[in-house]
Amino acid sequence: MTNFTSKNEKLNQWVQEVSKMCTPDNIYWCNGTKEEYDKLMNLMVSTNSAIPLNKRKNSFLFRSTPSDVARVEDRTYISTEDQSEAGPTNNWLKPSELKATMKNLYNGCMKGRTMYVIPFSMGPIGSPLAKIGIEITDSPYVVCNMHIMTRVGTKVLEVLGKDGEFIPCLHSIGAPLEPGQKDVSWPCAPMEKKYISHFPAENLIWSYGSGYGGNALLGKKCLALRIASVMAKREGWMAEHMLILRLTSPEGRQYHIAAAFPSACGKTNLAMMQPTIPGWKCECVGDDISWMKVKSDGRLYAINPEAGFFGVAPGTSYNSNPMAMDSLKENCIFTNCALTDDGDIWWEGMDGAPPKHAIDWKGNDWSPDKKDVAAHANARFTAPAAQCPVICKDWENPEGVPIDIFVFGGRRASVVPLVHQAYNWDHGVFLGATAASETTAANIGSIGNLRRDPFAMKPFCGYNMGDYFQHWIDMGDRLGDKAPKIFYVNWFRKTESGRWLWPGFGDNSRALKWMCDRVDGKAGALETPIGFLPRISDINLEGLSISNDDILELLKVDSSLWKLEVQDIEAHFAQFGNRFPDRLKKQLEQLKSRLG
Ligand code: OXD
Ligand code: MN
Repeated sequence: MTNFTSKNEKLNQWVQEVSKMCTPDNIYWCNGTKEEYDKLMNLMVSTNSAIPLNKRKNSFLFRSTPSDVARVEDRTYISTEDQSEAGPTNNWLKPSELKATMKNLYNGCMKGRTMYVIPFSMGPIGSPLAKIGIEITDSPYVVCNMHIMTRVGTKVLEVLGKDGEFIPCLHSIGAPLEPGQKDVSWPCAPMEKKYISHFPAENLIWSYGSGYGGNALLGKKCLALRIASVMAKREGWMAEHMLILRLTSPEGRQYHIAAAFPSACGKTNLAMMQPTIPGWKCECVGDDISWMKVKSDGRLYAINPEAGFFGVAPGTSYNSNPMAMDSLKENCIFTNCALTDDGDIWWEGMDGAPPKHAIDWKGNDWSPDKKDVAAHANARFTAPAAQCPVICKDWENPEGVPIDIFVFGGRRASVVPLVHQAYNWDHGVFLGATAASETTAANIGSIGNLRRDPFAMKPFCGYNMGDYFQHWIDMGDRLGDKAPKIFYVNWFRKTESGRWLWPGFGDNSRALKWMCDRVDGKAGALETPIGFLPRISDINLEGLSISNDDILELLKVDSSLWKLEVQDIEAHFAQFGNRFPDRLKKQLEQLKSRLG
């Protein structure tokens, strides 16, 4: 039984094909209305998979099964005819092989369930930078999350029209129900049957077996990064794992910054940061993904293709990110957080004392004396972006915002200074290509536990990363003197004894202000082997209680440590073989000779 068909024959045909393969009991086309959202939430409350929260209006808690709690990079594939198209950073299988395996899994996989057809737009509907996707899923949890994270509904089908292009995104939790079989609260398939597959040649996404986050909300990492990165390369634009923010100076000058950091480096916190420098204002355009296009004035304009935040909950507090906390008061979905006795959510790192008793993310009694955490480390909130008190008034501007500054960074206890500026575009691409983060607490001076995560795109680049570096170089050539200036930051420096050297959060505005001043030619800098660094006098430290020694340490370039770093960078670059751009090789040689 189906409630609808579209005017787009290609879409109708695809929906029919999928339904023949997956054999759902019903087909339901989503219209994106509040009534639809409420109806599905009520359905999930009635089946005990959603728990309504007393303390937050129209908000619900979900608990996943312990085997389905995060993106599964091991089970994520870029499937191209030739492995060299996927490159050394992606899992690869030939499309014929992967499709045969997955078709077997998809056969009859929606039995006993409803198949939802979700028309969604990444980017403001009708924006020249937006793309239309259609997600087919058998998970009502996915439908509700997509309502928040993307623009869903009939309007999208109107824009699609009879012959518009769409990106087909097929998702199944992989848990068919036999007649009379009782459902569980978080159905999914075992790990060895999970597949998150991308077929870039067809702009096609097939996901099977997981209901969680980026594995299942296919508009986000799958479409807006992996498939979009390939489209962007083909079509001459950029799809990046970047937050977008607007800084406004006391004089009213606006600067737009796009910044890429690996997971666990405080991206959502920076996107909503409140500057401690008097008179400066920060507004959030997006916290995770940026799509950028060169416009007729020769500048690069960015949109946030998403409509919500899918943020990591633990560690989020009024101290670390008050604007995120204020975004979470109503209309939110919480996944794998703890439930308090008065019907609210809680997670480690939230303000105040922990509750004396709660139900943990696994559904068990919890108290602070328990050794297990109450909320899973990857517990999430799904919140409408429009609820953020500092959402930029232009966040839905279909034309986007002009980018002045790119920032890369990672979590490094040592070696990398607080902030430095690339000498030129190619050097900036080099900084992006060498971006790295520590996965565990670092030994000072050691670079053994580093994960190189170029442009924070290692898990999200849908093609050969060597070609992706070249795409960045090509974009710089096109942008010429209109190209954004490129910087590298490290908020995470520590002393030998493990003390943080930099306060972070709102004080990060001090580094951002230096960048803005550099763009305007107003701030000085020191030429060092690794790039331009601010001198103490170049950076606004008013009102900050930090010792001179600490600042000197934060702005130090230790050539002997950088020589070790260079060895690690050489090994990292070697994996890209003959796809590695000559112009980045030259950057490496230049760095080496500057280090002496
Ligand atoms: C995310 C990630 O979930 O980068 O945004 O892992
Ligand atoms: Mn991300």
